[in-house]
Amino acid sequence: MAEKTTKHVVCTICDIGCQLRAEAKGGQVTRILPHENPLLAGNICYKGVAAPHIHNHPDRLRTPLKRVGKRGADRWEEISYEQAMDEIAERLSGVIEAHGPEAFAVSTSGWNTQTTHSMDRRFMNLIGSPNWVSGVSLCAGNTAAVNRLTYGWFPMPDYMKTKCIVLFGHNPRQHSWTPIYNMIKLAQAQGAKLIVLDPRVSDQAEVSDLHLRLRSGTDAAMCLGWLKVIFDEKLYDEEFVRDWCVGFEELKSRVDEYPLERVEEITGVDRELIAAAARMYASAESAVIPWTPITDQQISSTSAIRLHSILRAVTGNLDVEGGESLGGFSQNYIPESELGFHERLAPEQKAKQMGYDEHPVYTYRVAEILKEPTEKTWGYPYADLVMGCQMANPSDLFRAMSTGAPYPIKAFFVLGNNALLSYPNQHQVHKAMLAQDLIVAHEIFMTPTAMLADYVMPGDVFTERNHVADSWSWGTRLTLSEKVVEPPREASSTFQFWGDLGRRMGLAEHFPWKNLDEILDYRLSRSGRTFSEFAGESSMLFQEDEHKKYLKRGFATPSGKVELYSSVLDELGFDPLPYHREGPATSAEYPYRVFTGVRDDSFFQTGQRNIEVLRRKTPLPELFLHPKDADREGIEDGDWAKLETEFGAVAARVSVQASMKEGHVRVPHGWWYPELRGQELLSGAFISSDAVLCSDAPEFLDYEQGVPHFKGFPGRVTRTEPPESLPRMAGN
Ligand SMILES: Nc1nc2c(c(=O)[nH]1)N[C@H]1C(S)=C(S)[C@@H](COP(=O)(O)OP(=O)(O)OC[C@H]3O[C@@H](n4cnc5c(=O)[nH]c(N)nc54)[C@H](O)[C@@H]3O)O[C@H]1N2
Ligand SMILES: Nc1nc2c(c(=O)[nH]1)N[C@H]1C(S)=C(S)[C@@H](COP(=O)(O)OP(=O)(O)OC[C@H]3O[C@@H](n4cnc5c(=O)[nH]c(N)nc54)[C@H](O)[C@@H]3O)O[C@H]1N2
Ligand code: SF4
Ligand SMILES: [Mo]
Repeated sequence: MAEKTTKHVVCTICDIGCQLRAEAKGGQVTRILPHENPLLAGNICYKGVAAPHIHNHPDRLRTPLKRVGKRGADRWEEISYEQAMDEIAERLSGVIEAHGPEAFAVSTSGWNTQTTHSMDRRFMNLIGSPNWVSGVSLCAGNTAAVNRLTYGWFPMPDYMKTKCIVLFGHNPRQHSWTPIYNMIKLAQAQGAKLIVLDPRVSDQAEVSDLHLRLRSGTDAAMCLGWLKVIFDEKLYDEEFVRDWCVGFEELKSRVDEYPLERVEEITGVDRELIAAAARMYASAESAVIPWTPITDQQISSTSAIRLHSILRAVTGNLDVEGGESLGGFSQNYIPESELGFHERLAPEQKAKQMGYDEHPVYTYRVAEILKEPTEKTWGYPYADLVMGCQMANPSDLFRAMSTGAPYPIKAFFVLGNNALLSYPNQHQVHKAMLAQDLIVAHEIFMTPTAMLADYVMPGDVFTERNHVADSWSWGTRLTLSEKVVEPPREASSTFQFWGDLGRRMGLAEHFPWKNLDEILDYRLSRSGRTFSEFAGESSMLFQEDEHKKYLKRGFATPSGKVELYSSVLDELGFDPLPYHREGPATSAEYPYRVFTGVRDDSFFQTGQRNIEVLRRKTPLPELFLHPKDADREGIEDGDWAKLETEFGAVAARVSVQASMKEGHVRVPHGWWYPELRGQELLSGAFISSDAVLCSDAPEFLDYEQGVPHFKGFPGRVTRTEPPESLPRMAGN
C-alpha cells in the first residue's frame, strides 16, 4: 500500500492564498484539508477542497502542444518540451529582429501561476520590451500605483485591531476570499462597526451597521461627500494634516464644490445617511477602508482610489494600530523589485510603453518620477507592489496588436491568464490575437485564449511545486507551500519557462537558478534560512510591524509628505485634485446601468467551468434583475435574456432578486463553456462573457490610468431563448 503524505500548501486557485494541507497517496493528491493551526483552520472554501478534482482532471495539459490548423482551429500536435522551447526562442528572435523588442508583449496576472519570481520582467527588461500587461491593472495592481501618488506605498488594513471597516462594494463571503470574510466577522465580534456602500443588498450589507445604496459608478462623489462632512465638522486629524499633508486648502476648496445636496443627487443616497456614515468613519478610534476592486474598474477610478487614500490620511489612520499599515519590503525575502531588473530597461524603451503618453499612472512614466523618493524611503527605486506599478495599458496594447499603430506588436505570450475574456472589448482582443505572428500560452487547461496560440505549454499547480508566498510585497508575511506530488509529464512552472527561454536567447548569466528550489533559497537568503529549513521550522514567517515609520523616513512622494494635491498628476497635466466624472448616460435605448462582478462562489474568475463538482453548484451564468425591472421587461425568474450594449450582446439566465437595486443589471464575469469545445467558436467564449459588453472607447476610460468602466455602463435587456448549442443542463 502506498504511503500517505501530508504537507503544508498555499492554495492558488484564487488570489487570497489560504494556508492549507494537501494529502497525497500513490503520486496523486487525494485530499485538501484545513490548516492545523486553529487560527487558520477556518480559511478554506469549496474551491480549495475541490483542488484534487482540478489537479487530477483528465483534461489537464500534460505536454507542449504545437498548432497545426488555422489559428484558433484548436488542432494540435504534441511535441517535446525541448523542441517547443527551441522553436519559441527562434521565432521570438525573428520577431524582435524584424520589428524591435517592443513588438513582444506579455499578459499574465501571476495569481495562479505564482512562481514567476519576476523572471518575466527580468527577461523583458533585458531584451528591451516594456509591454507587460496584466489582470492586476483591473485589480489591486492599479490601486497600488494610485496609492503611491498620495503617500508612496500601498497599505494593508489592520483588521484584527480596527474599530470600523468600510467596504466600497467589496463583498467577501464564506466562499469568496474566505480569510477576509473571517477577519471581518472577527472584527465585528470584537465590536468593530461595518459600513457598506453597495447598490445591492450584498451579503456584507446584510450584516452592516450602515448600508448606503449608491448608484453604480458614483464612489468618488460619495467620498467627496464624506470629506465635506469631515472638513465642515472638523472631524479630521488636524495635527497630522498640518505636519504631514500638503495641499489641504486646495483640497478643501475642491470638496466645497460637493455639498451634500449635490452628492445626494449623484449617488442617490439620502444626505443624512451620507453624513451619518462619514461621522461614524471619522470618529471611530481607528478605521480601515480595505482595498476594493470596485474602484479599480470605473471611470473615476483614479479619483476614487485617491479619495480612499486621502480619507485614510486625514482621519489619522495611516500606519497606526487598527488603521492601515505601510509595511515596506520584507527583510526576509528578496523582493520582486530587486529581481525584475527595471533599472536595466533603457529610457527610450520605457517611453515606448503602451499607455505611457495618454494613461501614464501605472506605467514607467510615473515609476520614473517616483524612483528617487521610493529608494530613499523604502530602499529600492522600483516598487513592484502587487506587480502593478510599471505596466503597459492593455487597451492600447490590444489596439496596437490589431492595427499596427503606433508600432507593430507581433509576439504575444500569455501565462496563467485567459486574456480573451479578461479585459474590456473582447472583439478587439480577439482581432489582436488573430493578427499575431507568434502566440505562446502557458496553461493548465485548453482555454479559449490558449486555443488561439501557436504553442501551449503545460503548467504545474500548487501541489506540484515548492513556493514561498509573499503577497507580492503588499504585506511582509511569508507563507509556506510544499510540493506533495510530481507534475504530470512535461508540465512545469512559469519560472522554468522564462529561465529556459533566457538561456536559449543568450541571457544565461542572468538566469543562474536552474530550478525553483534554487531561486527560493536565494530569495530566502536574507532570513538566514534555506527553503527546507523554513519548511522544517514553521509554515509562516512574520516580520514585526513598526508604526508611524514616516516619522523617521517621511513618505515616498516627491514632497516627502502625504500629497492631497498630487504633484505627480500636476506634472503629468492631469487634475491634481480628486473629482467625480459621470459615466456614459443611460438612454431610452439603453436604460439600465450594468455592472460586472459579484463573483460566482464556485469559480475563480474565468476558471473551473470544466470541474464538475463546482459546475454543479453554478451550472449557468446569471443576470440579476430587480423584480420591477423584470416585470417591466416581461422576464421571469429562470428565463434567458439577452443583454446588449452599443458594443455587443450576450445571453444568460435571469435570476430575479429583490436585493438588486432597481435600474441595475448584474452580469457575471468570465463565462465560457468547456463542454462546447469543437461545437462553438472558441468553446462558446462569445456567448455569455462580460468582456463582450465592456467597452474600451475613450468615453468609457478613466483619464489617468485608462481603466475601463465596468460599474454602471448603459445596456438593455430582453427575453430570449436559451442558446441551442447548450446541453440541457439543470434548469436550462
Ligand atoms: N472583463 C473583465 N475582465 C476582468 C475582470 C472582470 O470582472 N471583467 N476582473 C479582473 C480581475 S478582478 C482580475 S483579478 C483579473 C484576473 O485575471 P487572471 O487572474 O489572469 O484570471 P483568468 O483570466 O481567469 O486566468 C487565469 C488562468 O490561469 C490558469 N491557471 C490556473 N492555475 C494555473 C497554474 O498554476 N499555472 C498556469 N500556467 N495556469 C494556471 C487558469 O486555467 C485560467 O485560465 O481579471 C480582471 N479582468
Ligand atoms: N468565489 C470567488 N471568490 C473570489 C473571486 C472569484 O472569482 N470567485 N475573485 C476574487 C477577486 S480576483 C476579486 S477582485 C474579488 C472581487 O470580489 P468583491 O470585491 O466582493 O467584488 P464583486 O464580487 O465584483 O462585487 C462586490 C459588490 O460590488 C457591488 N457594486 C457594483 N457596482 C458598484 C459600484 O459602482 N460601487 C460600489 N460601491 N459597489 C458596487 C455589487 O453589487 C457587489 O455586491 O473576489 C475575489 N474572490
Ligand atoms: S478562498 Fe478558496 S480558492 Fe481562494 S485560496 Fe482560499 S481555499 Fe483557495
Ligand atoms: Mo480581482
